[in-house]
Amino acid sequence: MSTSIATSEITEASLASPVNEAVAQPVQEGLSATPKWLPAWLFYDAQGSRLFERITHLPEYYLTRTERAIFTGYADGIIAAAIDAYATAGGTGKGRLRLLELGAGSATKTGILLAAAVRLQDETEYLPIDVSETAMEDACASIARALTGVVVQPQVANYVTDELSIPPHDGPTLALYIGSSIGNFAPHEAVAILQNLRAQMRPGDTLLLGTDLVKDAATLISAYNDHDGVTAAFNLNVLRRINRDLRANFDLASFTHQAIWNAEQSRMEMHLQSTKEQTVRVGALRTSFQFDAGETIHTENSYKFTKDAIRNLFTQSGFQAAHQWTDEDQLFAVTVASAA
Ligand code: AVJ
Repeated sequence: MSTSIATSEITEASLASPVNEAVAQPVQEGLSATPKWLPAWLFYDAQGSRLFERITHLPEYYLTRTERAIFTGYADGIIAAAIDAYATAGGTGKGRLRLLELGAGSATKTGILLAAAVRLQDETEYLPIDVSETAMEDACASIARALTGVVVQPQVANYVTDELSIPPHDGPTLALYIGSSIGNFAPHEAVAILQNLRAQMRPGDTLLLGTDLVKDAATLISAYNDHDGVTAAFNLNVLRRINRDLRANFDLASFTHQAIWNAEQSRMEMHLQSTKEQTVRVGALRTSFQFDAGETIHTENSYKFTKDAIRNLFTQSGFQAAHQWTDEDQLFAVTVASAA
């Protein structure tokens, strides 16, 4: 008995350092603020990543399947647009088009574009860039299994906080930033991310950006508040993660999921609302946080774009839109832009 307690204390102490520090700081800051907030990347522990994967299969969550359908329908045209842009800009490198990806993303969607690139030019280099080494190992393994002719060169880096460093290449590069990942960032942050990428690009290199489009509020709200409650579980999971990583005592049953369309800011917002007045202890922070009945934690923004907003984003970050593809219902847009 006493042995097992001692063991668990040792384990907890040795696990306390690196990952938990990264979680502790934003949780302390966000839960001390008014209104309370948490960064969206906190969703993605192992369980959160599984829940997000389930979200991508929900009937209400049109984003993933719509972007995939655009890739399936237009992959050859997308790859051709990247190669054309290089020629138009007078690129002289003899090498083949290589693909780079910000965020490991869903390897299945990227695979559609890689397959098209391999069809056009039998070998294609693929450089996924992601903070998560394990996510990238999985993505690389499944790409390598599914696609002969793809040479994978992964890079572990945080493209949000750190300056990118992309290896030189004697030919065109197409950078993929897909899945509406850009939507999690405020406009000025989105511009900074694309500027960071642009600084590593040469004339004729291209960016393929996947953006969710502004549409009626009901469609948007149900995409973030599905009938089966998977998105609610995904949102609430952030509290479970904080309980585990920071020895907190959030009672998940006393918080409810909210999905709100903020038309002024053109974004979906997710919040967690406390159903009662309560105090939550976060052991690792030696702090208790007070919640009023009805008080919320803002957990995510998911920006939605008009075609003008996409154009502005490119202009502000040194790109020029070259081609755009959408589905027939104008739900989602895939745009190839060249380094201006
Ligand atoms: C992974 C950021 C694109 O904003 O739609 C899904 C995350 N949040 N349901 C999105 C998410 C709630 C998703 N992104």
